[in-house]
Amino acid sequence: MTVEPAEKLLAPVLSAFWDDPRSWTLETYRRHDGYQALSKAFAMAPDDVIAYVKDSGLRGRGGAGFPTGMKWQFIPQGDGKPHYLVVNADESEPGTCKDIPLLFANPHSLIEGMIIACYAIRSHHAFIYLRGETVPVLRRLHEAVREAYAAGYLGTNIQGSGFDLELTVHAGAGAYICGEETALLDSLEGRRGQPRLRPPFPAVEGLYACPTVVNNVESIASVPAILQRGKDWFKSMGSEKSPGFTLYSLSGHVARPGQYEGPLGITLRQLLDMGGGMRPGHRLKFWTPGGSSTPMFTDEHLDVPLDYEGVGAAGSMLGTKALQCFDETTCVVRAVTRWTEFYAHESCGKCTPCREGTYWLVQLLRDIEAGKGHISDLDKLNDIADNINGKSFCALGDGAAAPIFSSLKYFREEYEEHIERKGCPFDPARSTAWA
Ligand code: L3W
Ligand code: SF4
Repeated sequence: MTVEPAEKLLAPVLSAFWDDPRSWTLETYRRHDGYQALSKAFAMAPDDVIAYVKDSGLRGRGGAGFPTGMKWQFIPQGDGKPHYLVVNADESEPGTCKDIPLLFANPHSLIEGMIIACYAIRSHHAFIYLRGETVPVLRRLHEAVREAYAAGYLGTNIQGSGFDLELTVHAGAGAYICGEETALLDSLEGRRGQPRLRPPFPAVEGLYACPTVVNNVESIASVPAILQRGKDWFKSMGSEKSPGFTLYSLSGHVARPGQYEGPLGITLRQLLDMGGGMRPGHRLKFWTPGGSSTPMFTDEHLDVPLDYEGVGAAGSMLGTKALQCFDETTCVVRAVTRWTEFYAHESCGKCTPCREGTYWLVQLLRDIEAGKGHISDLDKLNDIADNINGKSFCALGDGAAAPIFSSLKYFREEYEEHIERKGCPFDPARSTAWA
């Protein structure tokens, strides 16, 4: 097939000046037209800003792809309650590593997007819930917020608009489940982070039981560019249902891992072309389109369009666009075991299918990996995953089941080989057969 030249596919917007010295400062951001979209927003009625973002077709970049403008529209108006915007910066999905670099290199794009979003939904207090382990990012974010207050972009009567906004940065304590939007809200309120029953969705009853928009960092940081350059420009990229640009995180056994910003709908083949391919002398074996919670793909899926519809039609989810690529030296059983250990560790324990199921998946996988498995364990893995998937309280359970189902679908023989050889064919040191 014909592969587009790499340079034609790149569309750096959020990452356009990450290489500038001191890219994170207000001075650099302003030099690149920063905070100009805010003036445009203030010249519009709040509802018109919502309609504009809705018309642009921007979809949430946190994993689910929910239309951003529609979420803003859900916020009831004239209800007499405070409204809140909470930015989910608790990036923890294995392989997902786009929001943290974005915050580190260009925090003002998020702050400007937050002011615009709050103006649109009539919120006067916004929060950033940051993954707490990223202390250098926390410091940089605090500094950017301080700069924004000092320049009159936050606080009272922002830029003479009459609009007031306070912005609070909150550092979480390092729990994956606090990236689930309702667990995040519980954590922000000072409670143990566990998912709430939905509905009511946060848009109706969120932070402190008030209407709340919870959006991903990349979603909100994309808003200034949409207002500045126009919704038609945004829609000229990507596909009809998945328009725009996005950050793809290419990781694993690739020659040049990193963030690649381009239109939605490009393929892994094209991204690998930009990233120098797999490491020399090796070939792609399996990969995840959106972190470990999304069913894995193989080298048969190199030409799947990386948009919500394309990846969905091929049997997975675009998720966070975290493209973890593994070559033929990787034991799929081992990779799935590590991921499942992560889910078992991060399961919040609220519901039985996930709490118990992830524990038993780990026991079976460890046995198979160590050469102590039985062929009937493969059906047991499938059964347990089936009892977690769609039967758990939140998406963490479904995420844990995804690598089990997909690895058994594409690599059942590799599981069988572990069982028959009584050990890992990739790592004799981990085998009972050679012990
Ligand atoms: C009002 C309705 N609001 C839906 C809102 C809802 C939420 C958004 C999407 O999980 C996925 C998950 C991970 N009225 C509404 C409504 N909403 N109906 O729309 O909701 P939902 O339930 O489809 O998804 P979610 O709970 O936000 C996100 C997958 O993404 N994922 C990502 C993981 C990413 C990280 C990270 O590190 N960044 O953890 C990867 O695959 O598994 O399926 O706001 O309130 N009627
Ligand atoms: Fe907690 Fe797992 Fe149940 Fe989600 S699925 S509520 S993480 S136990």
